[in-house]
Formats: sequence, structure tokens, C-alpha cells
Amino acid sequence: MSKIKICQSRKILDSRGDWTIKSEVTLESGISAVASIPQGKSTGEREAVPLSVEQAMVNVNTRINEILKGVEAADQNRVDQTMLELDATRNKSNLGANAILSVSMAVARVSALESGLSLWSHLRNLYGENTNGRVPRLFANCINGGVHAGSGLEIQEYVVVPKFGTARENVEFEANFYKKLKETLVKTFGATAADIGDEGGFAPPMTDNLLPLHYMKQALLELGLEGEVELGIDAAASNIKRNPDELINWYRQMKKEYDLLYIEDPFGENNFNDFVSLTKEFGGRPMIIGDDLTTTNREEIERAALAGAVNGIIIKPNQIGTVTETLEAIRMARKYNLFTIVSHRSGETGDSFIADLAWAVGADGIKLGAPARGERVAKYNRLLEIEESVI
Ligand code: 2PG
Ligand code: MG
Repeated sequence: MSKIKICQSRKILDSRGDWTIKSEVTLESGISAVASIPQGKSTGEREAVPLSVEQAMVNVNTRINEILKGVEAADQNRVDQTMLELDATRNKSNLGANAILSVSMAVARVSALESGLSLWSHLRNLYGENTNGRVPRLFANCINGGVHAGSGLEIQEYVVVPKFGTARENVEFEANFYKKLKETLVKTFGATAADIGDEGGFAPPMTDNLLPLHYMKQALLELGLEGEVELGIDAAASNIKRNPDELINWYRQMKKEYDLLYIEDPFGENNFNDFVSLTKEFGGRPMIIGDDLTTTNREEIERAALAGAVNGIIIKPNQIGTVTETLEAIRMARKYNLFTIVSHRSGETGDSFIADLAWAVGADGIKLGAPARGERVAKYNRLLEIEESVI
């Protein structure tokens, strides 16, 4: 196996037209690979901190490059640990979570290439568990609100989760559903209802936060597929200015009328006790999922699991900042039998790393936005490619 020769970074545009970083790691053998970093808008307070793109690039090109030169690329643990020691902060604010993660991901990719493995096989080896046969369910955000759209909806994401057994069937369903939903919304609200938010979901003018579920159900009925699909939401409630009682009333109504599969971040990230009581009240349906609450952080996940604050968690590599710690967070979630959903960010790039990650660890789900827009479909298409390669 080969040692790292050089780490270099450049800036690229993300799906919102904001600059982000893309790093390239080259080995002494001459093989190289790249990775680029997505960016969230509804970020959790306890996430690892990204630096400005200019600063992150400088850190990759100088300090990270110097310290990783000569390190064995196949030793992901050592690569990540070396960067963590150089950073020496709790939240990666010295080197920048974006700088560190871009190199960490590129190292995983280049090691896979060098050993002749697909990225997901290599990640599965790093994860250390054989997860054969577990196909992640697809979580497709088809109506956008909150800080991702100007729709007027306070809830950030209305998500459709098909129950078919293969990625191919699920993606095919989503593509049909997306078109049917568009038709349904345009019929009711006019042509502007087809305008979209940051994750490719529609952003129809609505202020009733339950109404999107009604139209999603209607589209499902028209397709004759109501029994094949479940619905869920990401409230991203750290950004909703309402008291917990008002929110609980919405959720009780949603549970009753739409039998939701899950509710992500039903309360602000510091309302820990409200998470605990809602999880207890609902008894697993809808599942309560932590995102801003747990930020892909092993310790926060354990704390939430022990207190019964969630039934599941979201995994976003850039909330924590290295591949090694992302895998540790997944192991922790598994230890407590938490439903585990690997997720994109609202500001994405064409990088499909998370599709390989979700497949590698046999995640319960993967949240990717609408089945439209290049940065989202890159991940859907990669899942199809992986599935085809294993059948
Ligand atoms: C979320 C994400 C992704 P953002 O809240 O789950 O959907 O949004 O990337 O803006 O934090
Ligand atoms: Mg979320």
C-alpha cells in the first residue's frame, strides 16, 4: 500500500452557488482521488465548525499537507487521528471541519482505488461489519419549507419513504411520485407551485403546516400506491418560533391523520426533555429522529439513547468532520438499536460519497432530497449503480 504524497485543495461552487472546498489526495504510487464538502443551512449548534473556504483551502494546502506527507493512506484511523491532533480543538475550529473532512474522504476514496475496491466495499471494511443484503430505504424530501424555501411553511421538509425492496424500485417510484405531486400542486395553486426549494422539493405557497401531507397523500391515491409508501417530516424546529405545546399539537394531528413514519428534530436542539416526553408518548410511531440534537456525535447519540430522547438519528459526515468519527457515530447508534439515516445537506455538490457510506454500513435509510437536480440525483444514481454491481 502507498503513502500520501500530497494533499491539495481548491474551491468549487455548491448547489446554492456558494463556494465550498474540494480536496485531492495523491499517493506516492501516483493514484489520486477527490472529495468535496456539502454545507448545511439549518445547522446544529454542536456541529463541528467549518472555516471560510479560503482559510480551509490554506489549511489543507499547508498544515494538513505537511503533516500527512508519508502517512499510510490505508490507515484511515491514523490519518484522521493525525489531523485531529493537529487541530486540537473539540469542534475542529482550528483547521476547519470542512478542510479535515475533505481530506479524510479523499483518503478513503484513494485507498479504495489503490486496493481495487469500490468505495462502499472499502468503507464496509473500515466499518467492520458485514451488512450484506440491507438496502437503505430512500427518504425523498418532496416539499420544501423552513429556511430551505420561501413557501411560507414553517416545517422544513415533507418526506416520502417508499417501502419497496430494491433501490431501483424505490427510485422509480420517486420519479413517478415527484411528477404526480407536481401535477397535483399545479392544478391547485397554479404554475408557480412547481417552483422548488434548496433540496429540489416543491415550494408551493402554503401556510398550513399540515397541508403538504394532504397533497402528498392525494398524489399517492392517484397513483394507487398509498399502501406502498410512508410519510415523514423534518421539522428542523430549532428554526421554528413556536412553543413546544403548539408543535406537539401539530404532531399529534399528523400522527392521527397521516400515520407518519418519523418526525425529525420536532423541537429545538436544546429542548432535550421535550424530545424525551414525545418519544415516550408516541412509543415508536412516528419515530422521533435526532439531527441537530445529536449532530453525528458519538457522545450526544449515547446521551440521547440512554435518556430515550430519540428512536433514531441522522448521520451527516460534515457534522462531525472525519470518516472515522462518522463510522463511530454509526456504531454507537447501532449499539442502542437506533434507526440510522445517512443524510445529504441542503447545499450539496456532485460528490456521491454518502451513497457509498449508507450502503457500506447497511443504514436503515438515506435522505437525499427530491429525485431531481444534479447534486441530488448524483446520489440516487450512485445507489442504482452500487445495487446493480452487487446483483
Ligand atoms: C437537515 C438538512 C438536510 P441542512 O436539516 O436535515 O436536509 O438541512 O443541510 O440545511 O442542515
Ligand atoms: Mg434535519
